[in-house]
Amino acid sequence: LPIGVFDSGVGGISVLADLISQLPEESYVYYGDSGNAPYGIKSKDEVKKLSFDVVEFLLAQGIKALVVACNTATSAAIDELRASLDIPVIGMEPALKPALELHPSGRVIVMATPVTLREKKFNTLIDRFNDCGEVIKLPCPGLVEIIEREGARGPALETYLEKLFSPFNMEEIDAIVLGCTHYVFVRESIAEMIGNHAALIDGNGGTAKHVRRLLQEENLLVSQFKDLSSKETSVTLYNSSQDEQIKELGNTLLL
Ligand code: DGN
Repeated sequence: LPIGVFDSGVGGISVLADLISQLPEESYVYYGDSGNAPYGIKSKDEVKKLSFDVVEFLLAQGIKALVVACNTATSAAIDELRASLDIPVIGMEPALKPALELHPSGRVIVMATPVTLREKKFNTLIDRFNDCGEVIKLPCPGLVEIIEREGARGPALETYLEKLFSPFNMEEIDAIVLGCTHYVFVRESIAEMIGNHAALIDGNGGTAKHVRRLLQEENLLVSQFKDLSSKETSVTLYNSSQDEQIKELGNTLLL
């Protein structure tokens, strides 16, 4: 059976890419809910409802594990999803831990959606690092929409990032956490905008590693049964949007 992966749109494709590179012998079904994006400015209950709808679709395809490749949906729905599904469920977490391990007394900016930053899950995470450096929450409403429209580069993105970072003296910032899976696609634009001062850290690699560990523990890895090293990865992409351009963007981002 394939691994089901979902996001509010094309952002989770950045996680899918890490999964494919760590577990190429697996099959994947990806669902981007671009028709309902962005999740990040909706209420927690709305995000929960949308997440459950998507998961119902993925379960109907037959999946052996679920990766919630969206920080926003993870904050809003992961506990309920785990409680109601009998397959492994893996979520995202803004990569604050690796950022503070790298700069234990540094200043770290966490870019994420307003929902992720205000939900209990993230605030409990910050509390664990109370005696570390300074954590600055930087909500980025509107950034997901720009990425869904323009992809990894474009004029609206430039303008948005310029305004976003203008209050900061980047020489005083040690790391920036990309706490939304969409932002991983604009890493280079962010790096250019801040003059490469701070380390840009995302949680995708860590999540993919976690998926591998969990599937191994549950004896669900394809490679545990046969040697499929020459097999091509099978990926099916679904998107709830009617917009052909977004569907095409999904394919382009995966390459
Ligand atoms: N990719 C989603 C995340 O990681 O939070 C974006 C959510 C949204 O739609 N704003």
